Amino acid sequence: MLLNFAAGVALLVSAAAPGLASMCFPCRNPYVRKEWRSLSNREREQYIAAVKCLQTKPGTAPLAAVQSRYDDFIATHQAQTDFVHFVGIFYPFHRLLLAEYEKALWSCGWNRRLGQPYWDWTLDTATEASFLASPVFDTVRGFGSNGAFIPGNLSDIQLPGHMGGPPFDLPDRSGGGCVTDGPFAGMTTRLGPLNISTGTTPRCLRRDFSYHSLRDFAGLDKVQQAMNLPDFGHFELITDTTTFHPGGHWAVGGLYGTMTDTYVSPTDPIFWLHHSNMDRAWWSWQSRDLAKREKEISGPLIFFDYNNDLGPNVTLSTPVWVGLNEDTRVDFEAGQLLHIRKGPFCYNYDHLY
Ligand SMILES: [Cu+2]
Repeated sequence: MLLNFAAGVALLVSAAAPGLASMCFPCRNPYVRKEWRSLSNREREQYIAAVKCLQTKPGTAPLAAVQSRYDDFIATHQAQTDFVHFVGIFYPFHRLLLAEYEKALWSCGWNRRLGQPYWDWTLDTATEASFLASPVFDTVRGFGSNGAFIPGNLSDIQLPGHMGGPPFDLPDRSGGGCVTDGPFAGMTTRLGPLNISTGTTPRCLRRDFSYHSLRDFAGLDKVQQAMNLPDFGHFELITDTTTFHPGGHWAVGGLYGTMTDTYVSPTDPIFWLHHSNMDRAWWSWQSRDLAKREKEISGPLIFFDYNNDLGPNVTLSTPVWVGLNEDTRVDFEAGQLLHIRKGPFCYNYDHLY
């Protein structure tokens, strides 16, 4: 029995990426990712405290704008944005990024039995009032609410930090200013806008709520549509580019908010709840035919090259990595990141779509 176990471990270790053997033991005791409102008040407070702890710990990435451990995660996302969005490794990259962020949260006191909580957008699409009242935006045990209203539209996008956002106006946008309530009131960032990492453009965290973006792109109808898609290529294309991925970003970021800046959107702590639900949606889709879908990946290698005019599709061996220096960098192949209880992962969701 013991011998068999040891042999199994040796096999797994030899199959893993170099230097990562310790992360690839069999998953025996998965932790659970829960919806934000399923956490107790105490857990919500602990989670927020862990995020704030990360924002005070020293960072490791060798960039002028990186001032905290939290910034490391913004920076690695920013540096890789053009290679990990609107491509086949969009989902595996963000799965890995979330898992690394989760470990950092644990080192800051977050509960090791609970992973990165998620924001199930479909619970907040009924009315604008219910969206605004979402526990995610609670000003005591949530992430705070909207910024003050700043007039403007797509042809008037000169606010610092704006990156272009949606290619159309969001007429219902209701904010645009700095976040002034909740635990992250007054939060500042030096990373960005866009791919600027010199630290010369300190800015506030901005929100610009757009309820219709959530209702129209991230409601249960769009989730169910995604669950019925026949293959990973269509699932990736539709959800990454047109439905709930942009829907969640624009609902919080609108035209002028930080969540709309593709490069530095992880600056907004809500990013991690949004992407946890993205990962949950992917896993929900994978679980419908897991034997096939734990090995399934496709989609372009090059940014938005969905017709393969510029290059091939990704494969199971396409590299996926996170971290900007040797101490924190982790390297995998896409095929190692397709199952949430294999390879470097060992977690569950409390509910699936
Ligand atoms: Cu991203």
